[in-house]
Amino acid sequence: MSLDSMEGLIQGFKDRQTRALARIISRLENEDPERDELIKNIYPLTGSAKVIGVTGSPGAGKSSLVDRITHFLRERGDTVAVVAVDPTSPFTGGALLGDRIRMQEHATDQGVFIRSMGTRGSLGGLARNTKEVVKAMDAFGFNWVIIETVGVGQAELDIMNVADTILVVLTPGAGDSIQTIKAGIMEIADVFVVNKADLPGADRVATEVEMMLDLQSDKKEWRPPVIQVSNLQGTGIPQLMEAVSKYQEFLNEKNLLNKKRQERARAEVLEIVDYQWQKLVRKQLTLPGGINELLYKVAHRDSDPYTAASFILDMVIASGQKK
Ligand SMILES: Nc1nc2c(ncn2[C@@H]2O[C@H](COP(=O)(O)OP(=O)(O)OP(=O)(O)O)[C@@H](O)[C@H]2O)c(=O)[nH]1
Ligand SMILES: [Mg+2]
Repeated sequence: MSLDSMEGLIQGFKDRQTRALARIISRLENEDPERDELIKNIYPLTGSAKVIGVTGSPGAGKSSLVDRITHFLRERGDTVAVVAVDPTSPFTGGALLGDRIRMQEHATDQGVFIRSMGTRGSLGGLARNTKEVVKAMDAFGFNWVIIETVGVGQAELDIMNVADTILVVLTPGAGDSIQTIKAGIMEIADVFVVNKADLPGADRVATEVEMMLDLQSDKKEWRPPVIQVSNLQGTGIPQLMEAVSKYQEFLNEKNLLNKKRQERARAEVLEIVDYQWQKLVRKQLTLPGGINELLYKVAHRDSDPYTAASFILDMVIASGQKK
């Protein structure tokens, strides 16, 4: 069946054709009108992949680390999908180029699928799209999905929300003392990776993190382990993946994975409602008269913000009911 029809595309996906996966991902990324239909078909198939998030400062060695992890998992026979989110670089940024080279390296291996996502539209949109792409990779049947993103802002941290296990990558070197790392990023770590352990200062960074954890140890049930890794020398990956497994066991034992997923499902639905709702309101804004006239009145004290807001809500509800 041709992949050009919706039916053919879904069938191709279920038959595990990589081309079908790639095409579906493009449609999800572009907020294609058929996206709802695609998700409807894909969603029931999700939930089996182990989803890892990898975040850290620019140049911390995230991509190199993901590469090492991928090789490690492939040797065990596991399949791996990677989504590299790159909000900072424009279309042909260095990171995307690097990721394209990585893609070629694994091009002949059906067990690896790598996708880069650059910024197009808002960061909020990027976070949404990344979630859908992860769903597609999960539903396709990859054992692992690894998400890589620079941990610089709220939207990037939101992306990490999809992951069950979050690795925060730190490095020794100029100004990278943990005091200078963004606070939000330290708090989301399930496992700390001190990367570039071949460079001087790695021990010091590890000690600093341990000291920070000592200060908060009685507050948390899980103390994130601190693992030193060198992508250059290829050391520390087995220990890192051992720590990841331990964390996953911990989640399962305490039934936390299910809890996390329930909370996430709830948040996601509410987020979509929010998003659709805002879209309806914005659509009203583009119509002549109506809302714009009302906003003008508020500005001129002929109406007040609350009255205007109620009116707008009523209007949007009425327009929704007409459909
Ligand atoms: N010495 C040393 N260098 C490393 C190691 N891992 C990565 N690098 C180097 O660090 C630089 C950045 O590596 P990337 O893997 O591209 O880092 P990244 O965090 O993905 O970078 P962005 O995606 O641009 O934020 C490259 O020059 C790597 O060769 C390591 O273990 N040791
Ligand atoms: Mg990278």
